[in-house]
Amino acid sequence: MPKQLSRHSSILKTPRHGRKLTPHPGEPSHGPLTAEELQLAVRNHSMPLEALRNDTTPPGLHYVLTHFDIPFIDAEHWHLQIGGAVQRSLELNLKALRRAPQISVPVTLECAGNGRSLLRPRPLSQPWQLEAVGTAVWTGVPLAYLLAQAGVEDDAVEVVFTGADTGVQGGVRQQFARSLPIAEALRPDIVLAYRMNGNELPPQHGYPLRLVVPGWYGMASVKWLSSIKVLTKPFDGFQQAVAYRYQQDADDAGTPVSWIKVRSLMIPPGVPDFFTRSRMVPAGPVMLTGRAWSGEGAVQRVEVGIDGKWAQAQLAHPAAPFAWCAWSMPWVADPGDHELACRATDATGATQPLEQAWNYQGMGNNVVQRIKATVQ
Ligand SMILES: Nc1nc2c(c(=O)[nH]1)N[C@H]1C(S)=C(S)[C@@H](COP(=O)(O)O)O[C@H]1N2
Ligand SMILES: [Mo]
Repeated sequence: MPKQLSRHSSILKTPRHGRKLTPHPGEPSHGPLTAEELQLAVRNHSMPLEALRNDTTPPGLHYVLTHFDIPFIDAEHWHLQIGGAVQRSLELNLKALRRAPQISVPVTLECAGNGRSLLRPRPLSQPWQLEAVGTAVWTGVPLAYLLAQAGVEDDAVEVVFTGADTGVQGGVRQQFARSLPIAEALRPDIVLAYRMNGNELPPQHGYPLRLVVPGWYGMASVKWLSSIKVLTKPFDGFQQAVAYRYQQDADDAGTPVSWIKVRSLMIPPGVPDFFTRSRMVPAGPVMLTGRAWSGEGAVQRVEVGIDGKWAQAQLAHPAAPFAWCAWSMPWVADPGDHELACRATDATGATQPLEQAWNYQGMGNNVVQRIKATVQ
């Protein structure tokens, strides 16, 4: 139940800390984009929708989200620490990690805040529209292998991953850190990646090593990894206990954000107008194409809506369980103004909403995309 009055209080109290925390800088806004949002938007870029054409997102086109600064890491002297509730603490340099067993996993990553700027009122944070997504092939050591080497103690409940980047969020000085429940951490497809699409990790994607958690929103995939610690109590760091929660207002403890919700996107057809980005499409047959993905269950259906009339698209198989799949749908475009839309349904039966339910941090918005096209 949204508490009307408390929406105007921006203080979140977390009893475990006994300290006051604000997940977001100020109240959600009905006003124009702020200078702070613009500053975040030019640092953190999304994937141009035309890059949905590629199974694997080409270098530089994958979205980027970095809370603080990209840390400079001297890989020669860098090492990964594994400790906490384990039988043997480990310290591994890049050479040692490269000698360990290797897997390559195609994964679609999406930021949990994708779609945030479309919400009314607009939560003030990175103002994503629809394209905070990308698919890469991540190569590295299975996390489960290293945890087995270290020997996880029986009373372990979570594993916390800490990055080398530092900053202040909600008034709290912190290193970026996120945890996974122990059962998740032992999944065979979670990668400690030192390569992206066959090349060295780029600085902005976590060089020299990052975690990749297939199926979870991006915040779980900690970049610039410096330590892994096995815990016997749940982790209560800022990015776990305060940020990345579905909450109705600042005082609501909310529920944690985890798996990616079902979503589809379409490559806008035709050519854009430079300033408005509305589309001009020549009359006649057009193949509408795009991608769909979900962390909660395999994509089962994509429908394309033309002026509100829905028809089922053709679906291709994804490269891996947590990589997006291609869809296509022929359209005979007749002259006039049209609205194109797409919506996916996954194996849990979840379908993208036509209208998004609002939440305080603007998390997990998977509302259907709508494209205005003028056919000439
Ligand atoms: N150390 C660290 N890891 C991080 C972040 C960060 O700011 N610092 N951002 C997270 C978020 S919110 C997302 S969506 C993904 C983005 O990964 P990408 O920039 O490689 O696309 O990284 C996650 N890992
Ligand atoms: Mo994110």
